[in-house]
Amino acid sequence: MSIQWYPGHMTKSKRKLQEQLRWVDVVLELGDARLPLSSRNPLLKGLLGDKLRVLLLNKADLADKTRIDKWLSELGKECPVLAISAMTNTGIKRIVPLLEEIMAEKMERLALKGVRGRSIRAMVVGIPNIGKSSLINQLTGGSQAKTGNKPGVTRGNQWIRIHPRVELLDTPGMLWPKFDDPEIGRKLAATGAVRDEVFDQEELAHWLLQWLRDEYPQDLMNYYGLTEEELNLESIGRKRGCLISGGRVDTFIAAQIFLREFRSGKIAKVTMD
Ligand SMILES: Nc1nc2c(ncn2[C@@H]2O[C@H](COP(=O)(O)OP(=O)(O)O)[C@@H](O)[C@H]2O)c(=O)[nH]1
Ligand SMILES: [Mg+2]
Repeated sequence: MSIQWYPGHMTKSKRKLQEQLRWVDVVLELGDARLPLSSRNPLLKGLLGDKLRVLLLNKADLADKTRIDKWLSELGKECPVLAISAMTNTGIKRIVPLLEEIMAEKMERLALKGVRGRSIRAMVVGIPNIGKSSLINQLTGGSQAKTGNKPGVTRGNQWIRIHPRVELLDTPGMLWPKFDDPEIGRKLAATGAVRDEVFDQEELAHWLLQWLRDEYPQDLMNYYGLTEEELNLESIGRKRGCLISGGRVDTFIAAQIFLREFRSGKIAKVTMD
């Protein structure tokens, strides 16, 4: 469920996140493979300091493979990055080996200080609806095998063992979506990352339709069985039987159906950034 973000919410989330960060070695930053930039909060970088980070572009099952590959090499310059799907379980098995790899040096340093056999401590961080709970479920195999309370983990947070050498904080870190840029806001709304009530559905549908006509015209035409000239909300509504008296199309209902079909990935696999 997405939330409307007010400054107060942001301050509270930020404080909680800072508290959680103290206990982990590495952060699994969750982004949306359809929005490799817009689904992430740029402030995270500052909050992390020199803490290790892995970027996981989730919902890859809904995204454009060619475009993701480009983003992987681009964003990979900044930190290790994987495309995953917490829905289809894609890429999940690559996470632990990656954590062990990037933590190897720190573990060696700890071993030199006499600290041996300590698990890697990780946590999942991301905006609402990005798939944090789904990922935690995949990593824990749905098991609630908590490893018990540990010093420092207050307010009910617990560690879950996901591997003999890796533990995960059971409560994900919350980041707030950053949608002061209207373009980013529309992309987040189109993918369902912000609550529907925040945007005018019909306006959003018109914008998305135009965007799809520009970026993925063939997929759009094939899915609705319409010609390029017919690619408008009226024709889509007619195809879906959204009629009101006088044979006119109920464009509000048509907009809702169109947005739902887009979000399910049925129309096209897209990457909007
Ligand atoms: N298609 C798809 N849907 C996903 C994926 N991961 C999560 N979801 C869906 O996204 C929605 C939000 O997921 P959730 O784990 O509750 O997100 P959270 O708010 O970050 O904890 C749910 O409807 C999930 O089923 C994914 O990889 N692919
Ligand atoms: Mg959740």
